[in-house]
Amino acid sequence: MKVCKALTIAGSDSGGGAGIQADLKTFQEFGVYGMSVITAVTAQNTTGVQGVYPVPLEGLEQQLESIGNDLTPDALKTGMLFSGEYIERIAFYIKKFSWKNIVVDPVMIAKGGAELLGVEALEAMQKHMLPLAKVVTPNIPEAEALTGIKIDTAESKVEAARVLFDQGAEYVVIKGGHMDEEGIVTDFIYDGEGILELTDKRVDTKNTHGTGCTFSAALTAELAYGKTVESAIEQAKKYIQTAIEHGIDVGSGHGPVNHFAFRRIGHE
Ligand code: PXL
Repeated sequence: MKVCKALTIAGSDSGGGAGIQADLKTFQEFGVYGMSVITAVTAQNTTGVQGVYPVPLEGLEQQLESIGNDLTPDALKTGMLFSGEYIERIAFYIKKFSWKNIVVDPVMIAKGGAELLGVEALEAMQKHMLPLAKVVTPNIPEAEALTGIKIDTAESKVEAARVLFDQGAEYVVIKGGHMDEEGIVTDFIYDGEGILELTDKRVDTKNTHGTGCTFSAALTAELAYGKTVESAIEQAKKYIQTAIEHGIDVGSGHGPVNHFAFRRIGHE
């Protein structure tokens, strides 16, 4: 049986809602074969992050070598990359093995405020990862950090998207979840020429842990199938919307989004 393969290069979330765990669950839901390179192990639950333990650099590089020497992903995503040094090595291996269809989710801060990427790594992200990105998927605080632009108007969103495009990403998706819009969330997509906006209703819930990881993993799965970027983004948006609408009540803090809701229930 031939299957499409997707790789995630990211951190582990012991709580199972974000990071590698969210990515692999999402790949599975889309029917793609999921693989993982773990950058760091986080000790965390729905109330927050209690610890971050990076995988030794040698272990990171060996995982990338092992995959590259035997398995070529049809698409890959990056999540929590931990440090500038790790970013530089990951970019090196992506180029070495000529991996394509790369989704860069520039994860910086966990819900609750724990730092998942050192500030010193911003420059490495701009210099090494964005030029490899087919799609970059920042939320508003991440887009602000990467561009130095305060995003509080429609114009500033366009300006920030242009800067991210100029930093090398072929497609920029600025996710609207952090913007205060009346009852809706609008994601903003820019490809260097046109602008596309995708709007759906805002869900009033505290179960949003893993939202960004899950969205970018869904997008990666669709790219692994060879879908166009536009259609992959639209499908990923529907998947995450359903996953948020049916968030899971586990733990006492921010529960996870529901990775199996889309397949079981579908999008209205
Ligand atoms: O959602 C960002 C994120 C990414 N990766 C890991 C995380 C989180 C958020 O908690 O734990 C490992």
